Amino acid sequence: MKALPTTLFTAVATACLAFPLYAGAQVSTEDYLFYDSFESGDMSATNDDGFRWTNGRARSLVTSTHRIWSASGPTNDPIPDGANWDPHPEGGDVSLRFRYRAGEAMSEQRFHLGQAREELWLRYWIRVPDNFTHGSGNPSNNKFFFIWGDRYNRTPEIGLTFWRSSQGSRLTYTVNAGGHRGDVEFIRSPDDRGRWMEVALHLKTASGEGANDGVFRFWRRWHGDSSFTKYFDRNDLDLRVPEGESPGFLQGYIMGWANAAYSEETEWLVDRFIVSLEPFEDVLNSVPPPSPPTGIKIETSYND
Ligand SMILES: [Ca+2]
Repeated sequence: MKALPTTLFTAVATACLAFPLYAGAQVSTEDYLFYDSFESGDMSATNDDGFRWTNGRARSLVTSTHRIWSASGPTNDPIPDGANWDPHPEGGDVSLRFRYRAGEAMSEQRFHLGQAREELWLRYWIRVPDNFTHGSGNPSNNKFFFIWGDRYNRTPEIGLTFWRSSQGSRLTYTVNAGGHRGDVEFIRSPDDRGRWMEVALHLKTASGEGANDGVFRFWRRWHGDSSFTKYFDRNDLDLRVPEGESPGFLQGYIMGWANAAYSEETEWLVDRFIVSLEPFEDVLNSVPPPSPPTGIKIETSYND
């Protein structure tokens, strides 16, 4: 009997090892570099690096019934008629609310990591507004998430924006404020109205000038989905850190400027914002594994 070809043997061994090993792996929130579910009722969460929520525009903290914190501090304002601030089913009581008034373009929350990081993982939940319809402005791209180093619109920077489409919205990304790349279906309107999604990113700066080995990966799953879908997967990006600048990603924002402002007041909720130095194993390994190799049959096929 001939030995199994090396490549096949490797594939079998990898398939056997990779998936069961991480199935159901859970990481305590204490293991993360930063975690905020906003249950403190303010924006004071920090960590040893000095993470801080910095500037914000048209955002507040809400429970299902009240706005409890705004830019001016604690408050206790009842929810307006017609609004829906129901938290994520596993998100506690408090969410971070982004309020785009009708025809207005700006709602944003910025953050500063406190310490630059060459490689990091981020994830958070975000809820599609109940009345979501992509605005009609031109160009139609609305900011979703940006992260960069010392200087905005310079390397290293990754940005995500979403655009009006016939189905609702499509998602693209930019690298160092260059052209839009990617272009995947992101939100269907009206089908996805009111749904929570979880997004996850993996970022790594390039190892040097001209190295072109920077990493950007992006996944998303809808609440209730058992697995994430990977939308973007790059490991060949020019995400170099300029000489003399902070060594990595340092600051960013959630949501932001909407070129296509909404015709009605439109509110997004965010919760469970996580920054990690370790991979999110549940994200990496949630893709349905290929059919397990049937060893005997494969082996037989190589007998002659
Ligand atoms: Ca929460």
